[in-house]
Amino acid sequence: MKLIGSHASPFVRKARVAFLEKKIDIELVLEDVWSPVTKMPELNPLGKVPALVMEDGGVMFDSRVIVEYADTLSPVGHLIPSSGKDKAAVKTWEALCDGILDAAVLIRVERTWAPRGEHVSQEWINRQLDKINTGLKAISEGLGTNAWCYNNQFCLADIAVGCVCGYLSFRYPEIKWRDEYPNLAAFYEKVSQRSSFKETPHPV
Ligand code: GSF
Repeated sequence: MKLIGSHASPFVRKARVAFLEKKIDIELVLEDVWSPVTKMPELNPLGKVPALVMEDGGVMFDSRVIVEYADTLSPVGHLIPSSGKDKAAVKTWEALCDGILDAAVLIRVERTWAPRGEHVSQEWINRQLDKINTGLKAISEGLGTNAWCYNNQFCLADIAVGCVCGYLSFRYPEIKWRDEYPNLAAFYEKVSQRSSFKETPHPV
């Protein structure tokens, strides 16, 4: 299987970490979706990474779909509860984290695509920053003094939170989430020790 993506994308990282936790080998094929000549829309009509190309040539996309599929492929390290409220709770953690990442990516796009500054909507940026801040607060409160985000057992929720912390550190060092949420800082320190996170760093 081939995962189409980039080292900078937090959604790609989420999928890669999930495969590594499941001990499933995948090949990462790099694609720059922001390049005018990207072929990504041929694989995913939305033009986004990650997409997973399976052995039979079939393609699936969206990190949430890919991660859920990965979890069915091996009995090692179950990441998502099989049904009911437990599954919905873990998927809600993931939705919260993905929402923070969507907001973070939107800010970057707004700033990058208006390089002279005059077209940047600060209102829009502030709206996204609010989502990041309230999202981080919710994560910190949800984590509390627990070792892991849900049911005190490592699962997809922890991967998703780790990817948020990693991406914010990478792209937004000015957001001082470590100072504000020491429990999240300690959590990230711990999750970063896992080989799945060590093997999937964002570029420096
Ligand atoms: C989000 C993927 C995404 O935004 C998922 O897979 O979970 N809900 C999707 N990918 C970005 C790259 S990134 O992580 O910054 C992307 O491919 N954007 C290209 C575009 O045209 O929006």
